[in-house]
Amino acid sequence: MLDDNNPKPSIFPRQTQIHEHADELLRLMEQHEFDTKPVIAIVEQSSRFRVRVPLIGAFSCGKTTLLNAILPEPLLPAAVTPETSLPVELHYFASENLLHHKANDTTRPLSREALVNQEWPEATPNDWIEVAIDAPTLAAFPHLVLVDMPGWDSGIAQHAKAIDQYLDRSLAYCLLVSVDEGSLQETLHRFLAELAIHNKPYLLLITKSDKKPQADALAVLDHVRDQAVKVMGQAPLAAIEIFRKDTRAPIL
Ligand SMILES: Nc1nc2c(ncn2[C@@H]2O[C@H](COP(=O)(O)OP(=O)(O)O)[C@@H](O)[C@H]2O)c(=O)[nH]1
Ligand SMILES: [Mg+2]
Repeated sequence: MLDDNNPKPSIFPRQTQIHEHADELLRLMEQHEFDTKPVIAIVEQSSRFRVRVPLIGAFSCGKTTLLNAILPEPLLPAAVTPETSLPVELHYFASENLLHHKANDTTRPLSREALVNQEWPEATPNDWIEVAIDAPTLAAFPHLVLVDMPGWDSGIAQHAKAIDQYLDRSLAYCLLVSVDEGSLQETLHRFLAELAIHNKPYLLLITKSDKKPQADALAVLDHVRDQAVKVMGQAPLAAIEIFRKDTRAPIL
């Protein structure tokens, strides 16, 4: 009945409860000739349950680098231009599955090479890429889908996509601002104002902080956090500065 390929529920009590009791409940329902279809639908929905955290930030602020860093080897494509990229949904799965989801509900399998090289001919703007992968870091969070959103610079269209396609399905948004930018840019500012209306939680990451002395990177972090709190009316769930491991020795 339950799909053994799906990660075992471990975090959400309601989901664990459904899975633990489903077989017995269905057996009893069949025995007493109840319609089992609604319960089967709930169990299937529950086994597929995942929450998304879209990564939002300017083109080249370090979204893809961050996600690649948590994989055993880099797999996500580094976009050459903001216009060519599609949202990439990254999550744990026991066996690797790389798919191009077309807006018309069809899917096309991708090779690793096609993924890294962004080979998705005839893609339309509402398509998306799914990267299901057996990465140890992701296995600890089987319900989590991290979404590498296309760059922000193309403005309104990407802004609308992040809201329309992801607002209802997202647990929180992860906002990335690089130390180079130094502050919340106008497009991100507007996006945050929209999140504020929907009362969405958010995380704040200051990327590439190796490019400045740590005190300066922390000053950028404080400044951007203050800006974000003003727009959102709430503090971020977390606010940290990050950098690529090879670019600055961690300060202990
Ligand atoms: N110095 C430094 N460069 C970084 C860091 N993270 C990313 N980069 C570089 O910034 C560029 C854009 O990164 P990318 O992850 O493709 O940005 P994205 O457009 O937000 O996905 C690449 O050349 C990365 O190597 C970092 O922590 N430090
Ligand atoms: Mg990218």
